Amino acid sequence: SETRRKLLELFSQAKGDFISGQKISEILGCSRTAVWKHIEDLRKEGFELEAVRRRGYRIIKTPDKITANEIQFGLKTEVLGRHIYFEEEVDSTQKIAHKLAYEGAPEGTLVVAELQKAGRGRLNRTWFSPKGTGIWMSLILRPPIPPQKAPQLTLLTAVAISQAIQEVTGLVPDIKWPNDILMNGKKCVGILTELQAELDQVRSVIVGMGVNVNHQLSEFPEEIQSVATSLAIEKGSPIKRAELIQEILFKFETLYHQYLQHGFLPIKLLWEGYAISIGREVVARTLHGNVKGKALGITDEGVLMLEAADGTIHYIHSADIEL
Ligand code: BTX
Repeated sequence: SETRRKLLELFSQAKGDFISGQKISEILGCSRTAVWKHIEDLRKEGFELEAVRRRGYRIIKTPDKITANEIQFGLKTEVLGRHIYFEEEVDSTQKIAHKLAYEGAPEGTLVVAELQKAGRGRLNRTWFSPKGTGIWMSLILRPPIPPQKAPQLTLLTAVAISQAIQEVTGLVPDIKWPNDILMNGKKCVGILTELQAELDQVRSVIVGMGVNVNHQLSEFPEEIQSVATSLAIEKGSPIKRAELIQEILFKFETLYHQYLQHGFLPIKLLWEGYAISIGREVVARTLHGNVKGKALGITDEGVLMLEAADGTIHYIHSADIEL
């Protein structure tokens, strides 16, 4: 409401200082009781307010909201995130993005939710996506590439998210081929790239991104507590999700332009700067069995090269890597 907007503006101008109830009621043109009711409403929405006799009210903490408005206000991109579908609660943002893409949604359309009841990982694994602490979003792209090149976009996404995390938090993440972003060896980001394609041409790529931002360790299900982490755990303080989303979209757009103009090579170089698996003995768990060997790096196409003990080079297109 208009009153709500004015009240938030007052608090924002006060920059954390107290404002007396008297002054608020004068400026808003309502009774002291009405002011108190507005304050209670703000508390219900997640604002933390302190009330002190004779001094008034002050805001201690604003809620970490990610509505479409919050994301678009201050967004630096031209195309990505210019159409946003925000939902409080969904099964999976991937599912919605697939439907929108099929119906012709333009490139850059973003689906974001506060909570996923059935968040998906690869190979029908589940992705834990609780309310209010993470970024759960799916981006629709329409790159003019053949389907077999689409996995390169997974690597591009990993670079974009890593750069954004570094920019916003100062933390430097590691990328484990192909789609894990780790902090101190624990997963804080998952990427799921899915396609709608003809035989020789992609119609759309749906890039699903899950970022654990403000979770505490105890908030993760027990079975992933030893392998999962959040940015707030690693940094030691909370991070504004809307700001991180904006930065991810900005880095993504820059890399995506480079990719469309110059191909995968410039992305490969940036990717290698974050990669941790390279040069190490790993096991690649593929759908056709396990391959053990030393990770030599990725090809100019983004395919992982493993050198087995007998010197054979294996080209891995898709797998889970164990370090
Ligand atoms: P993945 O198959 O590489 O990883 C899934 C595995 O990761 C799970 O089996 C579990 O062990 C672990 N895991 C599950 N949830 C978490 C979590 N929150 N943090 C760390 N580890 C976890 C990765 O798949 C791809 C995930 C993409 C998620 C996004 S969210 C927005 C979009 N919508 C959707 O349904 N999926 C994508």
